[in-house]
Amino acid sequence: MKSALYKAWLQYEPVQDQKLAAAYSRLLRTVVIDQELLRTTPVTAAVQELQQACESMLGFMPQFQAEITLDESYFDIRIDVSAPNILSEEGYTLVHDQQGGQEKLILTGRSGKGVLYGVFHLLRLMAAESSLTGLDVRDEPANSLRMINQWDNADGSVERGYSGQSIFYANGAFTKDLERVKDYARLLASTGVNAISINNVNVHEIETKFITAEYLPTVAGLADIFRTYGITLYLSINFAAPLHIGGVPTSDPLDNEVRAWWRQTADEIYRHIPDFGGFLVKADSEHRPGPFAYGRDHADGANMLAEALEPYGGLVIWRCFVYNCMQDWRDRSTDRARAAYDHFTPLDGRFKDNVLLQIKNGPMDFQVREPVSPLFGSMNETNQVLEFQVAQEYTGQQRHVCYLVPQWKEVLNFDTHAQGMGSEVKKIVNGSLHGMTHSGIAAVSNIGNDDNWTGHTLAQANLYGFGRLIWNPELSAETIAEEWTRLTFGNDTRVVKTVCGILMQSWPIYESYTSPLGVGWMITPHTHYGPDVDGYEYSRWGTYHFADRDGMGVDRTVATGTGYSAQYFEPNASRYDSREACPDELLLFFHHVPYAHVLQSGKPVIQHIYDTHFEGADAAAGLLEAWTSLEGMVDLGRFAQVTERLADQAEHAKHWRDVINTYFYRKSGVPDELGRTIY
Ligand code: GCV
Repeated sequence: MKSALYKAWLQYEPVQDQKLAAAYSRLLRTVVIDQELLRTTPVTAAVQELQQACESMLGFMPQFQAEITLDESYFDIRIDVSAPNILSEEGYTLVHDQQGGQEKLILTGRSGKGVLYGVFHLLRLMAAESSLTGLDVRDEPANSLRMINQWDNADGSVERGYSGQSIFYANGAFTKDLERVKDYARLLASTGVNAISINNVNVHEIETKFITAEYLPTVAGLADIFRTYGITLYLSINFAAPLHIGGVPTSDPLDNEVRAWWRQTADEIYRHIPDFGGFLVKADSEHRPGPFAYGRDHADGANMLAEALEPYGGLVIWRCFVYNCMQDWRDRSTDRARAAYDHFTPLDGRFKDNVLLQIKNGPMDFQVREPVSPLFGSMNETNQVLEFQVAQEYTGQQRHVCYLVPQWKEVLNFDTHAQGMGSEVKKIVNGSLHGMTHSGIAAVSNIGNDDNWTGHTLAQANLYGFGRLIWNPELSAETIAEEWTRLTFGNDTRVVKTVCGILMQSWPIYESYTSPLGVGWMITPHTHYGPDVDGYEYSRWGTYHFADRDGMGVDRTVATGTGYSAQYFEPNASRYDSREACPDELLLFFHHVPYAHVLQSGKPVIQHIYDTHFEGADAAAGLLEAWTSLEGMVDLGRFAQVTERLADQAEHAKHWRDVINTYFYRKSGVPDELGRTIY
């Protein structure tokens, strides 16, 4: 029996409203579908889901038949490859039609995937107990590549995983629990995700061999499961594989033997998995091998792999997370924030058509607040994929609640001005601004084998929200929060309001008691959990705050700093470069200012730090209070789980508050205007 924790947002609880239940039952008892279609993927998965949901929500199994026999109401499922009102291959329409006594619900997909997404749409409406009368939906994804990156290792660990061990591997081998993988595929497909890379971008010894005949039959088994749910499988590869496992004396991308090895490897992969998606590559980044060892550049490396995959339509997704992680902290001229742009913009136009550059949302690394990466919009002739992190590496590690959809929306809506006003990131990554061949959005997953998948049950909302947002970036963060809450906890108004309230406040609250004004970091080195203001200050990672007795922040201006601000298009470049115009929340990312510097909010920086930290810790306690007011309204298992996490968060927020406030009080000597306790 699967627990409520495990079922996540696919609870399929019985419909409470009896009138609606009767209306749904009338429509869904008979399903008219072509028998041939019934046997094709991913329609098979859609049908299974519909059966399971009807049984659980309405108490019956629908009848599937090729034709309508009686004058009864029915649900009609079709594929129409040339449906004029559906634009993309993954789109669908869902229409309610009533003529006389006969009612029909008609789902038309352009393909099986459209049918799958249409069924999940219908089930969402039913879980929220929405009426289907007069329904007239036409929907399709805004982004063609909607991808999840697993950072799972063959030994069963998950890099930056906060939800238990891997669901894919244990002790150096692939898991046998394919049921769990299937349930993961269901969860992902229900949000619209259509691609997955199943191993960590840091590829170790065993995973290097996933692309060989020894492992491919097993990998193919996973590809089968994901395919059933419309999800294409990718692998992260080791750039030095020819040298390590290929018997080739080099991995030089311009070496003929190396190129031939990758071509043969591609042939072998596609023999096992004819629709294999391609490679995800972390190269010349944090000590991973790459083309630099041979005096070659990223374009040489990516194009070599692209050439091998090209005959099969495979893609190379090449990550731009490239910077000097051996920096001397005394060296003030090197700026990690500049690195990706400096490495990749000179290569614009050199990448093959089946290469996509994957760019993290910010120039540093998934901080609670950082500006949008200036790479977006800076490469007119290069396919680009945006990378988010659903895993909360720097945002509380699924021990603190931090609903990230509002942050992601800010990124997608950021106007780069690459081609004048209206050049938002969402138009770059959906391919429309530069007319790119391939594009989309990927994210690092936050799941593991914990019963509830995500450690913190409320962190399920981030995985759900990621899929829904990249399907349709116009959805509001509130809408997504409400959808998730209804699917997960039901439709009681108080529950919905309270849970949505917690989610919507959580990112600002987390930001308020951690590192201030966009400066980032100040976390414990390596674990990245909990405060350690100077933890990274005298280290090689390029992540500094430069606090002294007078002030703090990183000078990234053109006149006196690293010149990073000039990587943006105007007017963003000037806005960030100016101390006065720079938005408060990013001030310390771009400027080194005295503690007395008055923010646009009217507060001096030091007082802002004190105030936000006191208020933030109080607000964290308020989240616990709000949640516990739902006692008796949420099942015991989930109530207890969330209560425990929120109680820990409230305590830990106080720790953050006191460490940060004390540090800056001792550095600056400036007392809190309100005389609150600082140690
Ligand atoms: C997969 C950060 C993380 C690393 C991660 C890396 C990356 O540095 O701390 O664990 O490695 O980003 O995105 O490649």
